[in-house]
Amino acid sequence: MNIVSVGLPSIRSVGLVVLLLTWFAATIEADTVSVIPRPVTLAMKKGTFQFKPGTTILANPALVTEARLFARTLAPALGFTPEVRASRAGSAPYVEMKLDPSLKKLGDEGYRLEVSPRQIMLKAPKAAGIFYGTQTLRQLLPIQIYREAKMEGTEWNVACLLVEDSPRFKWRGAMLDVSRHFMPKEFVKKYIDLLAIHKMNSFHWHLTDDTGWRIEIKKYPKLTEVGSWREASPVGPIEEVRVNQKSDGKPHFGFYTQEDVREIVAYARERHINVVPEIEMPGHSQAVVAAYPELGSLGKPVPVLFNYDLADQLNMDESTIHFMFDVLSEVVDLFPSRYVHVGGDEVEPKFWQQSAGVQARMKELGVGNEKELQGYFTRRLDEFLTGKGRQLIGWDEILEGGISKNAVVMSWRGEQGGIQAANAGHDVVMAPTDYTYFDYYQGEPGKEPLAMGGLLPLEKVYSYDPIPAAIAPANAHHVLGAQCQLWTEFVPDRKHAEYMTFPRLCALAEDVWSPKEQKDYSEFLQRLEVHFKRLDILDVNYRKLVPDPWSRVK
Ligand code: TNX
Repeated sequence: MNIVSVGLPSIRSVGLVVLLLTWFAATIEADTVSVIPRPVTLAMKKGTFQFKPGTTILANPALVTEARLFARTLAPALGFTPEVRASRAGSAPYVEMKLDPSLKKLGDEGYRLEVSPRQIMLKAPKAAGIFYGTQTLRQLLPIQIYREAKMEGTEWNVACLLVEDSPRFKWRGAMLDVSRHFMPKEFVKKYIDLLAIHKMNSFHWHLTDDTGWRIEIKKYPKLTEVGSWREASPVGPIEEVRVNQKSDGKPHFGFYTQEDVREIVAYARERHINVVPEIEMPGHSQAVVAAYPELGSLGKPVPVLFNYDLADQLNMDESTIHFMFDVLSEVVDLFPSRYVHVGGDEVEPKFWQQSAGVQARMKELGVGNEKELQGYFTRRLDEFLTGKGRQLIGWDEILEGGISKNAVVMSWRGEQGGIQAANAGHDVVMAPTDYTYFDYYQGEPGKEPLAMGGLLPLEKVYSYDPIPAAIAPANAHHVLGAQCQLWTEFVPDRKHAEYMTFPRLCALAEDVWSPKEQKDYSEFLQRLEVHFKRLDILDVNYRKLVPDPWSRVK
């Protein structure tokens, strides 16, 4: 079985009638079968199922959350809320959701969706699969189903078909940096919704950095009182700001209360998304030092970073380590995630070299250099998190100081860290700059808003295979998956965040969900044309496809 590939209108068709008919048929077809990420198998059948008042959703108690959420999401456009029931009443066509252990081969997140004229049968071994089945079903309905208001006169037809589908990877992620620029809670929820639509299941929330601490920690209120506020933001390319110190002169602030965090975690959970918190340490920690100067290496007051003149990072005193344990205790209480991210990237040896206190501490611990000191710290964090029943994850620099087998490595400086880690038996998440850095340009720099640098066009994202050839086949299972990162130094608001994220996230979603052999960029672009209409309805400020030699989009 194979997916039905949908053709867009052919401009070569001769004769107006033929042209119009072709266009009409293609539009209907395209609107009904254009699913992103592409399902493993999709076979069309004859006929249609129609949602109309009286259509019910049959679900047993284990699936009530998925069924109700599905009914709620369809309700505004349909103009009625399909009733969720435990047993059938009447003879109207219905949707049935069922856990089916015999479908175990589809894994924890797979599903089987069969649409017939009088019944839609959605089965999966686990609730997550049912959720993904509902996302596919939404994409099979006319695109207007994404509207917030009743669409009079639309026939809510779904073409009869059979889909069997399951993801290639179990970590399908996206990272959002809310430190460089704070993103309001409402946007975080919208972002989570957009991840769910693309069957992504991991939201990596980069909550702290030099430029701002964005999560309330009850024991240390100054982290947000002082650390969530900075006097301004830099303007222009980094190198120029270093010289001219140009800033917007506007204070920037914001943080999430613990109540906000609970709300977002619950919101994500309902959508089968795990929220991985990241608390950066021991580098990228100037906001902590601004709030609690005794935690710094250099013993001088520093501001929350508002330019690119990095001034300090954590020292490695025992009391500092315990401070971070206290922070992590509250984090662990807020986030059910098995994985807790502790950063670990870009630690500046110079701050530790210039600090008599840190040098004395190194002697006391018997560590020979700064990398080993970081290794010592990472192992302490690992022990702490493991004791709490969690697993440490960090950027690939953590490999250099020596880590336990249990620690998970996020490979960002290319694929090398991931290859080395997987071959050494660590689980890894691939996040290499070359393929997954959404703060890089997606087209010719002069024609795009200012970005970090680099060039990552859509086609390159689509070409990404998270399993590099250099990982021995026996270790390939250590690659949990991949994720994109949106660092927000140059991304001040939600519109810009959406511009950088879409449509590249649609491509990444396919890299981590769909079978590698089935990926076909030009066919993806055809589905994307339809998908853009959904993103329009959802008010997503995606980047349009423009023919430009940089991105090689035709
Ligand atoms: C490197 S990726 C960083 C971030 C920056 C990013 C900009 C990583 C672990 N560290 O702090 O925002 O480059 O592309």
